[in-house]
Amino acid sequence: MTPDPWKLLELARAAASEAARLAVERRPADLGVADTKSSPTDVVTEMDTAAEALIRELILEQRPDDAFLGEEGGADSGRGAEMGHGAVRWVIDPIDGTVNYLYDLPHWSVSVGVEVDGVTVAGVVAAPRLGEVYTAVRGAGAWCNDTRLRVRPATDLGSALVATGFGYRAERRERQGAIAGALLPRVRDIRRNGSAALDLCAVAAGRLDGYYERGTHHWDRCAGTLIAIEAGAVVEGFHGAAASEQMSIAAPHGTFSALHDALVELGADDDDY
Ligand code: LIP
Repeated sequence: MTPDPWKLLELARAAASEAARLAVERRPADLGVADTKSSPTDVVTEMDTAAEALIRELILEQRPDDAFLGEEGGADSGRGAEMGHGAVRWVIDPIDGTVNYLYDLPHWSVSVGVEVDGVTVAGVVAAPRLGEVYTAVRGAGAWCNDTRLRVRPATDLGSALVATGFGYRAERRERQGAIAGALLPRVRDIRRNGSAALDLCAVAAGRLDGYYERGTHHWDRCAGTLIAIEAGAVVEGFHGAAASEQMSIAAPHGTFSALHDALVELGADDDDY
């Protein structure tokens, strides 16, 4: 039986909100790096791990057969897949913007996306230090708290405020920096906020004209992509591909093609970085 997306949204919101509360209230004053991943600056804190464990626990209490994909806990197929149609998977980034969280900068979020049979049907991005909870249900719209979200009107590239992010490997950062530097004179300005989920939500809220990034993971993008699409954005990769680790571009329809084509012109669609 296909689960009700609104009930999935409420469970996602409750779990994300509790994890956000934990991350704020239990953040040690002397928070340090518990582990690193792709490079010495790709960090994990004890709170990333604790927040994801809490989210999984709260969801499993109500939905013990579901599957999970989490940044810290990895993939768990659950038992729902055996039931075939209506299989639910929870896609979790417990703290998106971990470096901001480590430095006690406020721009970070808890992201929980919910897929049914592989399609994202609901998403929550909770930003507790900003006092904002972004939500969306597929086909029913996107919100920030109680405010319905709509992207900015399309704009020419020269008037566009564009966000991006950078990977952790020096070789990739060198190419990403060169692309961003070449794009800079072509746009209004560039922002590097540090949370893909919140960058996607900012496009949805009309606070950015566009966002692009190479190297994000499914858990960074899952909930924020639905929120941006439900607010009227196009969220895709290059040349009609789906958004992926290779590239994720989010912008209103008219702005999207201008940003996409500029990135292609700058070689951002090369696969060698
Ligand atoms: C972060 C992304 C961000 C990217 C950072 C980092 P994390 O995710 O949301 O867009 O630029 O390098 O990958 O690792 O904080 O969950």
